[in-house]
Amino acid sequence: KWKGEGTTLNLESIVIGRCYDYIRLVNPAVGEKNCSEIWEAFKNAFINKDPCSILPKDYELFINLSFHPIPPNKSLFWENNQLLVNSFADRGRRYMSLADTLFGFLGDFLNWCGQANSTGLDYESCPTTEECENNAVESFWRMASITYAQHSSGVIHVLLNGSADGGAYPQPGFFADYEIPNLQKDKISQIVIWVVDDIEGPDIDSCGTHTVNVLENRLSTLGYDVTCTDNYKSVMFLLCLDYPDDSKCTFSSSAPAAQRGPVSSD
Ligand code: ENP
Repeated sequence: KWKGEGTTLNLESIVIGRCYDYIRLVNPAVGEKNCSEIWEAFKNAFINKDPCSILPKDYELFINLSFHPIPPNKSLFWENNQLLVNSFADRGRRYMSLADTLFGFLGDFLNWCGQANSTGLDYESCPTTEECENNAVESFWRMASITYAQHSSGVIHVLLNGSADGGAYPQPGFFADYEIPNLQKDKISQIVIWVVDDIEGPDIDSCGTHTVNVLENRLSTLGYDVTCTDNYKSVMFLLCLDYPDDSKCTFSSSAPAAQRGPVSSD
């Protein structure tokens, strides 16, 4: 009856399995966690309730049980490039995006909702955010985003997609609405923005233009030390794995070499 996809099959096994994977293998530094208790708290946020009346605070116990500190200088915020961020962050080894924290890791790529007057999950369909914003998944990410932003410190990184329709910095968006307002200014030394275009995509937005300019001004007005870099090289290297022959992927060590052009026969 809803327009969105139903609950991911085997949700309970996936969440509990991911929890053990995270605490034992991905990031044992978080220490001991009670994975079955975390699953119960997750489930109790939305089962037996109207699927359009789930609020971020319903996940409070879940967050309390799964929370761990975020290492300084490792936070990576983003919009419109989930798969790139997943590989760039490398499960917390390079950066720790929200999906690389235990609480974000448990929900990443999954879908879920319950139903009123039943303790069962709805595997047929779930409400989209257009149908109702107070749905189980949206409220989960709102709560997770707020928590992640509040506990981010040091140098903060933001990876935006310069080829995204409508601009690299979407408003409304999680970063604009739930993360920026919850950053703790006194714990943050700098905000580093990277705007990277898709290799074969259009150049819609860049540092200093359109929505990125709006973001830079917003953060500066809030008193942050902000820097912005277009097509940051490390991220380009990663994107170029799939496009080794594209002209954007010809990395040269000096300007004259780049200007040489194709080899001629004379
Ligand atoms: P989208 O629409 O590009 O991608 C949504 C996908 O990313 C879904 O599969 C979702 O899991 C997963 N995901 C991972 N982290 C987040 C998240 N953090 N979030 C919502 N979905 C997330 O992403 P959005 O909606 O623009 O969100 C990007 C935001 O994530 C940025 O603010 C960034 O700073 C933040 P699922 O369970 O829905 O399948 C917050 C909201 O980290």
